[in-house]
Amino acid sequence: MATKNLSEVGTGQIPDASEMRFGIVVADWNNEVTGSLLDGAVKTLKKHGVSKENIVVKHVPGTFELTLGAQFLAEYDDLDGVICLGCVIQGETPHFTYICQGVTHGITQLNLEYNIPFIFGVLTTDNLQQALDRSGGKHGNKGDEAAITALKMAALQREME
Ligand code: DLZ
Repeated sequence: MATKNLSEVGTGQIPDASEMRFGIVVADWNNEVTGSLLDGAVKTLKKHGVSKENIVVKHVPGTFELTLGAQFLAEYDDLDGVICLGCVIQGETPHFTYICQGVTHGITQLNLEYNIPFIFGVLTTDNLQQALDRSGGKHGNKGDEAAITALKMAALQREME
């Protein structure tokens, strides 16, 4: 069966993360959605042992700003990973495409330039309902999945060191 939820694959491999420190950068645009993604990510990190003090949350205006916000976090703090959370909803103009392209490219670049994982927790949906369904609704919470991915990638990096 196709994988639909990153929280359900290989969860047995998630190590104790009590020594880990993560940054979360969250876009305020569509904040009813991104606020729920943030809640899910924080809850999941804590569930796996990350202390409140080791979760650094920073807000940026929109998804386009996630890349620079994430770079600031990586430059100014000593982190095991950065989770980027945003929500881009299709509108009447091509703005959606440009924002999605910009942030996808930006986060990819950060992954290659820094030796820590930057996780792509950005919803790109046709409408608000699809976004609500994926931020604590009937399709789960992609913030949880972003946190699980961060934990796994940080553990992989530690294993390789
Ligand atoms: C301008 C804009 C639009 C139209 N739509 C969204 C969106 O759906 N989701 C989102 O996170 N941000 C949106 N923005 C704001 C841009 O991300 C960015 O903040 C501005 O273009 C300023 O750089």
